[in-house]
Order: sequence, then C-alpha cells, then structure tokens
Amino acid sequence: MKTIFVLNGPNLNMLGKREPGIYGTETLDGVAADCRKAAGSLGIDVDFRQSNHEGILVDWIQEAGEKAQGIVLNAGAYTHTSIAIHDAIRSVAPLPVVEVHLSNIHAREPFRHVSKVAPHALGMICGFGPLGYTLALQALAARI
Ligand code: CA2
Repeated sequence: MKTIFVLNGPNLNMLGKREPGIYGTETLDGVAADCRKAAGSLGIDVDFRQSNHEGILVDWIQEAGEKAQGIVLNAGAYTHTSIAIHDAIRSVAPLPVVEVHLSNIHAREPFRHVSKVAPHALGMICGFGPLGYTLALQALAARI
C-alpha cells in the first residue's frame, strides 16, 4: 500500500477553535478523518501529523523521504519563512509534495504571497478550506 504523509505546521491544531471566519469551523481531527476517508477510496494510506515546531517538520519530511510515496504539506506560517523546510523538500526530491493552504494566501497580507515550499512542490492548492487536502490526495494518487 502506498503511503502519503499529510504534514501540518504551527497553529493548525487550533483549527475549528479560533478564527472561523478565516479558517472555517472544521477541526484538524475532522480534516484527518476526511483525509482517511478519501485515502480509503483512492486505495492509499495516509499518515496525518501536526507540529508547532519547525525542526520536527523537517524530521518528518526526511522520514517521508524514506517511508512515503508523497507529501501533502500545509506548513502554516513556516511556508513563508522557512529555508529549513525548503531545503528538506529539496533533499527528498523527486518525492512529490503538494502544498495546501486552507485560505487563499494570495488574497491576504503581502507576506503570505511568498512561499518557500512552492518552488519544489508538484503543485499548490489554496482557498478551498479542508477540501484542499482531499484534492491534494487525489492529485498525488494520480501521480504515484
Ligand atoms: O491558510 C492556511 O492554511 C495557512 O497555511 C494557515 C497558517 C497561515 O500562517 C498561512 O499563511 C496560511 C496559519 C494557521 C493558523 O491556524 C489557525 C487556525 C485557527 C485559529 C488560529 C490559527
């Protein structure tokens, strides 16, 4: 069975608990359940994780390089700042990475318009809320 790591960065554990106007009302556990359901239909496994710590996300990207066939990555605010995450994605190439954001980062503050993930991603999905995660799984399942 092919495995996709679904990795979530800082503050995404707060989903559904704060700022519903931007991020909606679904919790991260709900997003994980959506991903597991979609994975069942696609015939793949998902390993769904969240951390508030940059180095742990780097560790998990490296682990995916050994154990997984692709990554769905919502690196949260580290998307816009983290050279370490950028380098980690490069280091696992050609492992396909799909960047996901719940919100449309291009319709928000200018500092969110820049992504350090995008240059090495297969593609990016933003603005569709939790649906973006299942779209990303579909895209990876079609690729691997
Ligand atoms: O839209 C996304 O998915 C983001 O990756 C979310 C990040 C943000 O820094 C990115 O620019 C775009 C923030 C995640 C914070 O999530 C919260 C959820 C509920 C309440 C507070 C924060």
